[in-house]
Amino acid sequence: MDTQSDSDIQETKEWLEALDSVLEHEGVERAHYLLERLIDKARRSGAYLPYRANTAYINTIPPSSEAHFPGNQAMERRIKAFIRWNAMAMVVKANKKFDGLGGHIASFASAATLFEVGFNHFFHASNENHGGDLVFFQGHSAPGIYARAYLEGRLTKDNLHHFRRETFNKGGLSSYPHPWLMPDFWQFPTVSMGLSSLMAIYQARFLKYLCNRNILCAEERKVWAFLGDGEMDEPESLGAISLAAREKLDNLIFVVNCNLQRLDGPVRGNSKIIQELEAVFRGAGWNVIKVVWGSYWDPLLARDKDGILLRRMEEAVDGDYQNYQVRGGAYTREHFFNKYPELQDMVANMSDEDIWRLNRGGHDPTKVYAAYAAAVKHSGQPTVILAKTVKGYGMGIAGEGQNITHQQKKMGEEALKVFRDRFNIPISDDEIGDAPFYKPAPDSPEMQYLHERRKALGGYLPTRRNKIEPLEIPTLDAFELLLKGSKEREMSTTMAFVRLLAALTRDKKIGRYIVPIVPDEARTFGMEGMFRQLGIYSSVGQLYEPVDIEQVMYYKEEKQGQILHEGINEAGSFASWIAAGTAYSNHGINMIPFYIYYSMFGFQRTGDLAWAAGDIQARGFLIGATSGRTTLAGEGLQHQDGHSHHLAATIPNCISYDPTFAYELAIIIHDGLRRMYQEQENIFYYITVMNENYSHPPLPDGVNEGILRGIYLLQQGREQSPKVQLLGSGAILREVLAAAELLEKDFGVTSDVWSVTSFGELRRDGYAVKRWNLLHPDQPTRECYLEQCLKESTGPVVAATDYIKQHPDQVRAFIPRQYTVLGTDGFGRSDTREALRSFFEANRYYIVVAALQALAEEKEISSDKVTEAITKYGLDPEKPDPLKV
Ligand SMILES: Cc1ncc(C[n+]2csc(CCOP(=O)(O)OP(=O)(O)O)c2C)c(N)n1
Ligand SMILES: [Mg+2]
Repeated sequence: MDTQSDSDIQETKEWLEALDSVLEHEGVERAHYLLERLIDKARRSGAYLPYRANTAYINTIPPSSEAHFPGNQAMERRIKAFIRWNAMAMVVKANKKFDGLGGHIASFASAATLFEVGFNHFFHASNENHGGDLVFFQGHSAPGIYARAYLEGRLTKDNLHHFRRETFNKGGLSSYPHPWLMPDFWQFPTVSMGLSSLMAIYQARFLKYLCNRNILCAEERKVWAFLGDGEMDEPESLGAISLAAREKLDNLIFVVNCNLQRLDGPVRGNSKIIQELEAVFRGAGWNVIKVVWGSYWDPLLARDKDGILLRRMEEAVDGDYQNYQVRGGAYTREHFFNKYPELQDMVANMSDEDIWRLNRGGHDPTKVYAAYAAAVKHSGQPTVILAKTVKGYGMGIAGEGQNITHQQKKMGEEALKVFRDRFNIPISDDEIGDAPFYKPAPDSPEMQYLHERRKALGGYLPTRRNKIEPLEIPTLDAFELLLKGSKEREMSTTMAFVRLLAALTRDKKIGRYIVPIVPDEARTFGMEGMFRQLGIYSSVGQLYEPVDIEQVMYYKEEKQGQILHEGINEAGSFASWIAAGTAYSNHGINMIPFYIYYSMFGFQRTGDLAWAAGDIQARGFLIGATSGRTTLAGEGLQHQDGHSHHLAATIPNCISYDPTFAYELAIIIHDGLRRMYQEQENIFYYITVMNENYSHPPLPDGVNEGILRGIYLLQQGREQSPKVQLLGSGAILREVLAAAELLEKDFGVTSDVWSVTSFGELRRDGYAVKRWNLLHPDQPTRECYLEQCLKESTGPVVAATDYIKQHPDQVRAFIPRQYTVLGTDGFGRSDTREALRSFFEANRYYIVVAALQALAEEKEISSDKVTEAITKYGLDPEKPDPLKV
């Protein structure tokens, strides 16, 4: 507050005294009420009062309101010192032995108190009395979490020696939290900045959803997310905070470690990150608790009756604060306090050392404790704690507060000694060069205290659960509707999928565990029928009468609603899907999420979440609707997806399929249910569906295995020559079938038509077999599934899909014959399906020409036939290349 512009000091004083009196006699709530009334009155009288979302740059909780710290401070400080030492030693050792292994010292050094207060007093482990808190640990603070687990006896010295060397060392520790690599330990992959915040918000919301749906109520559980101040610049970090407030997620606590630095330098050198974040979170409706100053400042602030210290605190920018930390007490006196004579006097009796000891809130356990205690008690809002700390705290000359500190992985002997002395680690000068790990004796008071605290909180964490009771999956008959064919009735695979989903939700055993998730596209996919049938989840029910109440399929929001409608928010939907897909691990219940979205806005837009889903081992189905470059007529370049399958294939445990017929879809989803929820395989599914209507044949005999493995013979041609093998998938398979007819009718060429449900799975199988052959030269060569399928057949092979040519190209190594691929390389554009398929040269006519060309090359027919086809079908040889226009 700018006190210099006060035009009537006496009047101000009277008002402030009046307020003081209310605060003293009637309490904060009354004071708040009166202030709000005054502001309201002024606004109603026409005054323009600009909104200020900031409070003063001091702790939100005044010393008089701080919850009492119940722990033994000296003991906790010693335990924390050992953890600090071991975390640092882990990184230093790793890089000493293997230059370039990396790791971070400075981040945990700044966050140690934030974590330790949590471990000693707040984080509940999962046990029979408590579901367990869900803690998203800042990724690159992992060494600190390992160091604590070492003291707790959950990790050994050998584990620590293998930090960042996991490949051939059982028990090696992953660089960052990766459940895939340490499946009994880490729960949440957090190191891709921004995803933690998003995933934590949707995790907290999913807990509320489970409770409102009477599946599982765990109101005692909190979701904690430890985030960096630099990380808050990621759009994902802030992108969902309004949802958290709207949903009143009082089970959610963010702790932002505001060490004022990111990797390269200051986060906000020219202003203050804490104030900026406060305004953003307060504006969004969060409970904001600032922990700016440590206890050493309390006496000074208490004496600051005229607010001059506060003014100085607000004037200084983060770049200045970084300097004060790095340059020490004398510098701080000169540049911070000496600016105003009153402040100069205030610290006149303090030594430079005393000034340097003036601590930041995030390093003061009593302040951190008070903030956490207030946060866990707060109801009706999520809480964010903005804690000011020092990056590289304790690293001294090796990097405390320096711009290079983030990357600092080595510490020389001198620096190690300083670190040791600062934290009183009992390691002698003789040993220190090696940075040995330190662990006190099991019967030492520190170790007893550490275990006792964890015992009081129910055990140790993080720990991750891998297996639970399997679900009973319905038999395939449940999908009979899709297996028996649609006869003359035309429908899309999207429609078939919606029917299947509806059938699943009605299943007695698993129906209630299905979680349909949609961004704002349910109507696009014909899912509006589900609004009424399942209800759209709303934590407050429906407070209004929907405009379409008269209709059967009205927009029904309800507290027990099953559908998670996330609005136009693919990243949020994905995070919701991850929360549901990991319910087996985090909550011990198998939830079955189906996230249905525009396929173009999937892997391409939210691919990093998909990668995280692989790491976290989410189980469930991603349904890429309106997929393919040419099925989605009209929508054009930014909507038409010709590569999502390619992106899906990059995730090792993502199984992808591109089915054409309803029965294929049914077989695939049924097997997915079996594998994920019965066998508990750590995989997830990406399945594309289309919006093109056609009739669906019944399930042929004997093709189930082929559908699942990626290819089966759909239509066998006569045994004669010339013959070709035609492969097709998804939207283009029907063009392939049409091409087979044309080849026969116009050119007397017969063909076998293969439905390829998954080029990706065929490729994986192919390379697995190839690898086996490579390593077993002394044994009979094995054939992959694709080779087995094609070996009896004759003629060149032609494949066409609605995806880029790379997609069918990925199995080339397993087709030891001539292999031609057609695809949809290039930018999409709006037009009819027919025009698009012609434009991309992936329609029946081009398939015929490609087949004839292949036969001509093999001298099975004359090349005149190819020219004849081009003319006959009116193809323009001079047409521009679709990749270039
Ligand atoms: C999406 C993403 N971009 C970049 C990085 C690389 N990176 C790791 S830590 C870091 C700096 C983090 O700064 P901050 O969030 O302030 O955390 P601090 O270490 O200061 O606690 C960066 C850029 C990453 N992990 N993820
Ligand atoms: Mg930072």
